[in-house]
Amino acid sequence: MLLLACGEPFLPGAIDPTTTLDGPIDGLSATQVATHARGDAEFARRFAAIDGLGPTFVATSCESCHVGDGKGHPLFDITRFGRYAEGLFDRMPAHGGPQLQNRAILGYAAEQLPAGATAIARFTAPAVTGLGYLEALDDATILANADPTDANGDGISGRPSMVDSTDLVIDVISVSDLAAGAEQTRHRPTGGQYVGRFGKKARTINLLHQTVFAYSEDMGITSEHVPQDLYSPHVGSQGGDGVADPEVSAAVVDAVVFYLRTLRPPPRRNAGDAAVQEGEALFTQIGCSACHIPTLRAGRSDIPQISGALFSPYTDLLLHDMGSELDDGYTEGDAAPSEWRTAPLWGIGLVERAQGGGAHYLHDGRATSLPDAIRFHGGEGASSRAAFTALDAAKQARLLAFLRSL
Ligand code: HEC
Ligand code: HEC
Ligand SMILES: [Ca+2]
Ligand SMILES: [Ca+2]
Ligand SMILES: [Ca+2]
Repeated sequence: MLLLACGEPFLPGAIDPTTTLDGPIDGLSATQVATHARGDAEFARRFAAIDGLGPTFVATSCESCHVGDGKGHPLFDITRFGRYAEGLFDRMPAHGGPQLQNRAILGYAAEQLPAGATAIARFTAPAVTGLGYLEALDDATILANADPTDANGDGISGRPSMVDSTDLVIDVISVSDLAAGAEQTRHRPTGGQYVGRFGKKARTINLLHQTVFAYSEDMGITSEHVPQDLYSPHVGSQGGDGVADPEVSAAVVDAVVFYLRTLRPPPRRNAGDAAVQEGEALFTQIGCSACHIPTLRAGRSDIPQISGALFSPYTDLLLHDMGSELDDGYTEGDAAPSEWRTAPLWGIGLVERAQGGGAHYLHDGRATSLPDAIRFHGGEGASSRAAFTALDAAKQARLLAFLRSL
């Protein structure tokens, strides 16, 4: 808040492009730059009750959680809950589950965690930079890295998060295909389901899907794709907010999606240093790169800079069982409670800056240093954790120097 209020006048001269996340990819046309800027403004827009905020909500703008487009602080996280009943996960919809909207507009009650909720997980906001490249991956590229039965015996058995084809999913795909041209074949159903990519359990299939969810669940803002307001009968919110739906137009949603699609990937720093390069080799040697896959190739995209480009997100976008260390008992889709999507590591070296000095890693920010984040790698991550612990101090330092260069 302080930074937003008084940052600009104290920043003389040009902003250092190697430490700043926010910015479009190079080479956009004038029209594309204008759409990116419009999306940027909408991402920052603060909603009030008169704009349709709520009735229940978590925050008033995208930017209030995704500060500076970087990894968010645990102070501005999201709580989701549910419980297991007779072996099945109950999202507790009658109690406002799975997401807690802990704030409400005047005259409505905010939600509170219901007594019966035994599975509670907190999610800090991930960085949103470079996502256009991840969105442009072909399903086949993601599926090629999956090894659900651990056929190659390396102890790692990543599998895709498969998302059911609901009306919303079908709707989102048809719009995305239309926007990208008739040749779009990105989202191919497999057994009636689609490959999930975004979110920490990979529950959404593309940026439009993620964005309309965010408008609805995080801010209570209706769109053409999710036209019904969030209301919570159990806390006395019997209707909408009195503002006509949809509360944002398709053009606004499209601009935000385009903004996300065209945010440049986080820039590397010190990539040429000898210590960094040794750390990079160690990263592969001790098995980190089995999940945090360094480099992938984008499929076709209507944005020429992204189409077919090689990029380095350090993820496979697959779900991995991370053991009891990261098991909150909470789940989404077909992911198990201990399964998480491999977090992309690009930009990890900028986290301290994005979070205002401190650092909070993993899905809920529970780790406050990089070695701490590695220590929470159980399950499929346990053998690379052991290999990290076995490195001497100098080698550990080089591996960490490499992570800080991302
Ligand atoms: C209340 C805080 C909050 C607000 C407001 C919010 N987000 Fe998020 N965002 C999150 C959290 C937490 C996650 C992780 C959610 C998950 O894993 O399911 C997330 C995930 C995302 C992702 C997926 C990134 C990835 O790597 O998987 C995108 C894209 C995104 N948000 C965009 C938006 C947009 C666009 C808006 C506004 C329309 C918005 N968010 C509003 C907290 C927020
Ligand atoms: C079995 C797959 C797997 C392996 C192997 C693995 N990771 Fe991870 N890593 C993950 C997953 C999944 C997450 C996200 C967990 C969460 O969000 O709670 C993650 C998260 C992280 C994070 C935190 C990212 C963030 O945004 O907060 C860091 C740092 C990290 N891993 C580094 C490493 C290093 C270094 C190694 C090697 C010693 C390694 N990982 C090996 C799957 C793996
Ligand atoms: Ca509303
Ligand atoms: Ca709710
Ligand atoms: Ca409304």
